Order: sequence, then C-alpha cells, then structure tokens
Amino acid sequence: MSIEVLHRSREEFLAALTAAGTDPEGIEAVRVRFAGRRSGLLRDLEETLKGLPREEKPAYGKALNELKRLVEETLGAAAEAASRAKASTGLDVTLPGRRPLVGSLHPVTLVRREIESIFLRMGYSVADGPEIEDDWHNFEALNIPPDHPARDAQDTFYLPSGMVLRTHTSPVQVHTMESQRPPIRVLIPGRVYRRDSDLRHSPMFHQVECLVVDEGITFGHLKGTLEAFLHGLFDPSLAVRFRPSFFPFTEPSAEVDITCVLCRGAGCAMCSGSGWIEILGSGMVDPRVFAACGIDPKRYTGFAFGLGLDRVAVLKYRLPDLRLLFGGDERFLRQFGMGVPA
Ligand code: 2NL
Repeated sequence: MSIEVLHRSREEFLAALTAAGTDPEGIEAVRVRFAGRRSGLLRDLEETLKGLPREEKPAYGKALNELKRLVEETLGAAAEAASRAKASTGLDVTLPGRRPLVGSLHPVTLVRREIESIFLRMGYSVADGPEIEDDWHNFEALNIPPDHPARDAQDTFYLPSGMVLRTHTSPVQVHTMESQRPPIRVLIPGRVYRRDSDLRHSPMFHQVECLVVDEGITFGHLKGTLEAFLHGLFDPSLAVRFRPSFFPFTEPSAEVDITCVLCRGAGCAMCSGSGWIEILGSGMVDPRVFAACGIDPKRYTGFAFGLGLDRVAVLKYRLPDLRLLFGGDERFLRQFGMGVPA
C-alpha cells in the first residue's frame, strides 16, 4: 500500500519534469514541489517511513532511497540541459555575416555641397546661424517694415516669445555684417520656414544666400558671379537672363532665369512653355540695410542673392514632385548613393 504511493509519486515527478521541458523556472518549481527541504513530497514520504510497522520499513526504505536518487539525478540533468539550451540560443557561428547598410546623401545635401564647392573655389567662406531669430534680424534690419506683407502671420511662424522661425537665411548675413568688417564674401545655406504647404511649397525648405560687401562692388560683379555660378551648377551652354524685380533689401533688384534644363528652351510643362526657368532673386544691397547693420553706405557697396536648394534639386535630378525630398522614402533616397554614379 505505502509502496504504491512511492510509485505514484515517481510517475508524477517524471510527468511534471517532462512538462517543464528546458524552462529553468519550470524545473525549479518541480524541484521545490518534490525535493524542497521544508515541504517537498520526498520529506513527507520520509515522515511516512517513521510511522510504518517495523516489517514494512526495509522494503519501503529501499524504494524511497531509489526514488530520492532518481529525483536528484534527473533534476540535475534537466537543469544542465536547460542551461545548455540557453547558452546556445540564437548563435550559429556558421551563418554568413550581414552586409552593413550603406547610407546615401540626401539630394538637397548633394546640391548644397556642390554650390558650397563652387563658392569656396571663388574665395567665399560658408556660414550658418540660428533658425530661431528676433524680429530685427529677420525683418527690421532688412528694410522690411512692420506693415510689410512678408511679415503677415500667413507667411511667418511666430513663437510665443515673439521670436520667429527665420523665413530666409538673410538674418545670418545681418549677423555677419554686424560682427565683421568688409571685405565680406559669404555663402549661407540653411533651413527656412514659411506657413505654406501645397504641391510646390513645403513649410520647411532650404535656401542658399550669398553676400558680397566691399568698396567698388558693382552690378557687373553680380552678373559675372551669377553666370559663373549657374554655368558651374548646371551647364556652361545655358543662357542666363536678368529681369528687373523688387526686394525690400536690394536696389536695384533682378530675378534671374536660365534656359529650361528639361526642354533646353523649346517650351515644356516644367517651364510652362516659356523656355525659361526662374532660378533666383538678386540685387545690390540697399543702403538702408548697410546702415542698419553698421556698415557705411557711402564707402561700401555690395550684392546679394538667394535661391531655393530644393528647387535646384528638382531641376538637376528631374524630380516629378518636390515632396519626394521631404518624404524620407528609402526607395527614393538610396538612388543617390554617395553622389557618385554607380
Ligand atoms: C529669393 C530672393 C534674395 C537677398 C535674397 C539679401 C540679404 C541681405 C541683404 C540684401 Cl542681408 N539681400 N538677400 C537679396 C535678393 C534676393 O532672395 O527669391 N530667394 C529665394
């Protein structure tokens, strides 16, 4: 009768251990249940031994010792198997290595670097500045009065502090003129922000502006610089055309067109059939801007121009949609490699 209990305990133990598999916590639970010092089943069975009639003790004691040995050895083996299984999880040293992902440069970065390289060769320096500006640097110093439409809340992101997200990179030129004496030859690329979002506009876009200040700078210097720049950026056979225009910070001002890079002047959808593409705005720095920045307008003249990098990327890489530049789609981006043709 008591021997029967030992047999049943043995079966129960083996079943429980099989169910635990190689789970270390499951195996530990089985150990506590059967071999635990305080309340394990083996301890209870030993108590039973003490109370048995003398003639039953030898057979029961022998069977109990065998059961103890079995429990001890099987638990040890199971624990060892579990730790081996854990150590080998997920490691197969014969698998081939994984190819590292190689990034690519964003088309706007490629265009920015190309423009920087053209101007660095011409002796310019490259500067940058904060994207959050005060009213003075973004507007007032640039001869944009408080009632000017460019300051309208429709165009400008105002922060609760009264500061603005810069709407152009010009504030960096203002900082440059405030802190440096001419001659100044500086190129300023950066992110700019406007409350504008549709097919052709993104609320954040990229601009490059250029500023030259010295004695005796003329509109001829501006024309020569822009032709050299645009021929270098696109191609030397392009025609460059100047149209009179207006900006609050330059006088005189000119918008600059190039031969349409898609149809080469024949007329297409990109240039609305005109054969020309507007590429930048430019002009001679207004004397009022010099005065605001602490530069003597009687002694110095200068030119400035600005263009959108995103638009240059659309033209150079023949992109069907400006928004491709802001979507972060890897299938689009990886086509640009490191700027080196495959
Ligand atoms: C455009 C027009 C332009 C400037 C930017 C400038 C900066 C200072 C003084 C005078 Cl500090 N001018 N910048 C001048 C003319 C045009 O940009 O259409 N940009 C996309």
